[in-house]
Amino acid sequence: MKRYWKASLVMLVALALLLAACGQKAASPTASQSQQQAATTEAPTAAPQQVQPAKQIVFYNWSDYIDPQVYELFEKETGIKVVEDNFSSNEELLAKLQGGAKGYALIVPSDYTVKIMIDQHMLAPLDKDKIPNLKNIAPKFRDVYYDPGNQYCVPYQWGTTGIGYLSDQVQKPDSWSIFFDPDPNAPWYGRMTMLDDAREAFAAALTYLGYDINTTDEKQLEEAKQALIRAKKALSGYDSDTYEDLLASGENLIAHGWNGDFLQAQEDNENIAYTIPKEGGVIWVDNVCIPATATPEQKLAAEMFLNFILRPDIGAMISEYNYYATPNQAAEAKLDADFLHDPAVYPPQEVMDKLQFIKPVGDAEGLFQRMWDEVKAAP
Ligand code: N2P
Repeated sequence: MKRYWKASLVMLVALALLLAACGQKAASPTASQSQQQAATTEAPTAAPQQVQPAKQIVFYNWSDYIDPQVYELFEKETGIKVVEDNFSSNEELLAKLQGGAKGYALIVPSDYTVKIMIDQHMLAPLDKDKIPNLKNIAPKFRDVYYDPGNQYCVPYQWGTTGIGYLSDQVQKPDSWSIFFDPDPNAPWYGRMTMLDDAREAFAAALTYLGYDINTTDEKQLEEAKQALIRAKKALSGYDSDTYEDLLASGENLIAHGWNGDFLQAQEDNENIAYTIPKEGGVIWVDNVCIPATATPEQKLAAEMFLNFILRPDIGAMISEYNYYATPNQAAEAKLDADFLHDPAVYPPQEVMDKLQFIKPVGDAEGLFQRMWDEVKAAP
């Protein structure tokens, strides 16, 4: 008994020493850079039991979605290094976390996936005291159905899903029929891609057919599946990460994808254009959230990062890089008028009226997945 008591006392002391040492080196969450420098030479003032931010966190993000300079600036200011890992669809992100992946401090699910994750207790509630810049979020992004009052996530960027094309070689595609009723003699036959994304691919096919993109009617889904199989013959592949580059290089002529990705690629090829077909398209809001599996240290560092990206200058920097619209109204005020008036970023009302949000479909999620597997397996 006594021996154990002694051993735990030794461990307790060791732990206290370790925490004190951490407190000496790590930045306090609100410390400015100069305070931090002082902290490395002065005796620690933080109580040993106080959580210190992790020195390095992993951000699980969509590809090409943040200016790498943001990481550099954040590290300079806080000493915290952000390492990025990428996923290509909400379903991939969800499956990864459900499969038990740990170590991610930040993730970027879209609206409907936030709802699924909250319902499955996969997210950690935000400590809003650590994120005062939440006040910069525009009111309409605060009370969203999937996370009322931003209890779990910070709205990151919003955008649409439509069609990108090379305007010097292809006439503006005005209908999703370009994919679902493909002309084998057209120059783009075999030079098109669709997103490697079950819900997005079905949304395109269901929109073409005039159905609700969140239908769970098996007959409608079966029809959409057949349309996707027809389209498949005209595709060079499914791609959610490099499709815009394949247009820029001229390898492909048409792609199903997200507006900002095409606008980014205009920097490499000015002939890239973006359109939402007459039947409509998808609108979405992506959000940065903290998985429930994050340690207190990772969570604190993640909240410091969230507060940082919500700064008006950093928010503007992010939109200038990825060409997506920002839910941050203080950042928006810093963006160029050209950007704010670009209909590919801010669709006019008559286009907005034709956009639908992907919503959670409960048990039918499995149905979408099974049918998507069948599309993928089709010749
Ligand atoms: C960025 C992808 C945007 C995310 N490459 C679509 N939800």
